[in-house]
Amino acid sequence: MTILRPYGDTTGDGMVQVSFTLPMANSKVAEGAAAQLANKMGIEPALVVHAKAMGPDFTFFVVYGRVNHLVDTSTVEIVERDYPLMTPKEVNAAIKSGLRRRLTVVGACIGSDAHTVGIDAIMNIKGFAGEKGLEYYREIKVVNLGAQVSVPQLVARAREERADAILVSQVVTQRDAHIVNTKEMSAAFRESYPSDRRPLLIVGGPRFDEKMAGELGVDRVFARGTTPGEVASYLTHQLVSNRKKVGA
Ligand code: B12
Repeated sequence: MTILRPYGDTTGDGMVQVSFTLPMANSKVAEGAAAQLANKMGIEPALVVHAKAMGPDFTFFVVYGRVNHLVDTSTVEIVERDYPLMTPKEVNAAIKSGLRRRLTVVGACIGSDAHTVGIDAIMNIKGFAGEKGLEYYREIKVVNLGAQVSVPQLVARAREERADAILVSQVVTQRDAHIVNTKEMSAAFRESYPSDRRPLLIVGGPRFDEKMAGELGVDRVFARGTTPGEVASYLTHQLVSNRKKVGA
């Protein structure tokens, strides 16, 4: 079945829960306004199950109710994984025989973003979700520049290291900072390298849509829950396996 309704108490009852904040003091009127907003979102009836003052001028709400929309799973678009998952041993062997040198990755959180936990989870040896990070891979040289790196600094270091791939993390989405910063980064790399020498550009973070690679000017977008093994496999696929095919 491709047409679905949400599930709350019984199959197909359409029950959902949403949360949001309104810029008004907590009151009966505020609760009514929350219910009105939920109605306009297609939730009918809408029950305000939680209202909490956030200081004198704001109220946080949780609303529970029946949504009258349907979803059609046959029209959902996703980015399929188009590379095979490899073990660290397979990655090391492929790089060693295919590149005959170590593969260099340069990573950073750019702009004012100081959320390094995500990029560290991918790059540092400690890794994520039971997988070791890229530092664990003998054939990968990892240069992690950390937080608040400017785009010119990143480009300069990439050139110095002769980077094969750039790994950029963006977690903060306020005023679309993640989109603006990523576009600035990809434009700078395109300007500073001939197209056949440009490193692979990868961006990651919890609020990215994997379908946005083209719009952002990068080669690949990784979203929440990404594991280091996926990134290592992708790097190997793009920079070793695919390159061999092109050169063959
Ligand atoms: C820890 C944290 C902090 C720490 C960061 C410490 C550090 N060294 O990183 C501190 C306390 C410093 C902090 C500060 C701030 N924070 Co903060 N922070 C968080 C928090 C709680 C967790 C983030 C985290 O570590 N997640 C765990 C990692 C493993 O997950 P991840 O980042 O998603 O990474 C995974 C994937 O996304 C992906 N990935 C990520 N990057 C990359 C890169 C590549 C190349 C690849 C392949 C994959 C990849 O792989 C990772 C593993 O799967 C989040 C809320 C939350 N629960 O998410 C808020 C949150 C991100 N922070 C937020 C805010 C607002 C701030 C501040 C502005 C607060 C303030 N007013 O000062 C400051 C900004 C500081 C700055 N200049 O950036 C907001 C952002 C809102 C928004 N719309 O953007 C959040 C969402 C909290 C909230 N709900 O309001 N924060």
